[in-house]
Amino acid sequence: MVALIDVQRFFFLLSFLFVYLSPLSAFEYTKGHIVVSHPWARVMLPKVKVGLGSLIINNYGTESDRLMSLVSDVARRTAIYEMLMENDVMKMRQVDNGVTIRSGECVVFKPSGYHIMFFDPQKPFRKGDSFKASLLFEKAGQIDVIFRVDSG
Ligand SMILES: [Cu+2]
Repeated sequence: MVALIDVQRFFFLLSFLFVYLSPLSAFEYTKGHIVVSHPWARVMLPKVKVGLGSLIINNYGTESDRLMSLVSDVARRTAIYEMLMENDVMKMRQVDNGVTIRSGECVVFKPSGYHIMFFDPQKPFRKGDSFKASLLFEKAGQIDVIFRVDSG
């Protein structure tokens, strides 16, 4: 019995440590059952005209939701893209119908999968920069997030 209580206390304390020490927790945005975490944009080379971004979306609700679009003043145009294999060739195409996040699921955006393209940014993204963007979900509505620019 004593051992059981100790274990519970241990995990209780551990959960606090994660809440306060995890660097990810500072970059989480919650609305309704949707949690958006770690919005990230890649450092750009000086003459490149397109920036790349990613994030993680968790759906803790009982119904699926859909990321419809993303807008930001940082670039002239912003769109969701997807990398996919088509006849053994990697292709990149714009996602027109949004990205579905099913109940209980987590969708991780990444350069080799779903990702965000920032066309004609006002200036190339540099390490340490950050900028605002608004995500529009079909059910959760608008969620405003801050993208942090880092290498990777
Ligand atoms: Cu792309």
